Amino acid sequence: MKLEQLIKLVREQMPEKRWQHTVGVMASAVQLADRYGADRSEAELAALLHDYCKYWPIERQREAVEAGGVLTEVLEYDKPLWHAPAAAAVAANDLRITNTAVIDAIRYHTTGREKMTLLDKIICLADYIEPGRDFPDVNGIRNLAEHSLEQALIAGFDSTIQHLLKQGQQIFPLMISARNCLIDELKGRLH
Ligand code: DGI
Ligand code: FE
Ligand code: FE
Repeated sequence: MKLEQLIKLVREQMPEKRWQHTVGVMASAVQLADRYGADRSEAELAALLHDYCKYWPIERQREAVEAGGVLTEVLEYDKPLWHAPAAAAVAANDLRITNTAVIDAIRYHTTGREKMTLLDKIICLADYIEPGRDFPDVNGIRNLAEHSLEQALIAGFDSTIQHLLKQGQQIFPLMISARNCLIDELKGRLH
């Protein structure tokens, strides 16, 4: 499918506000790809599709996660986590996206994972810092993003985890593992 057709399809899945968020994530992802040496068309495609299922009825999201068969553990956790593996499944199975790096970046954009790839990091971070985002820590994360993908992403996870702790909500274990792994990566670089 051509990019223009995909764009039209994505817009039809969500309200205007979420589409504007998607456009912001695409811009930030391309910028980060240029800064950190990733493929900008992969970054753009993953960003375009990352929230594809966000506004789908929750049972439809569940079906997509089950059809994908990967990261199905999210179904035991809070519903805001479901749209990421749902979108990965739909992108691969329905939209026929064959680039597995792009599919993985979509799947792990909310939670991260251990040993995140460059593209995983870019999409997850772009989602935190796109121009439309406005949460208390966002400017600090934007500043960190200018010199360290890992430090910025850790700060992003910290902010999500702190928010979840304050709300008394569960924390999906993979996000903790992702954060631990990024801290190890930074330590490794010092030796
Ligand atoms: O889809 P977006 O709003 O652009 O951003 P996202 O994909 O990062 O999803 C964010 C939502 O998921 C947000 O409401 C917080 C929630 N979330 C993220 N990590 C966790 C989580 N919720 C729980 N319960 N546990 C998590 O680890
Ligand atoms: Fe999302
Ligand atoms: Fe998003």
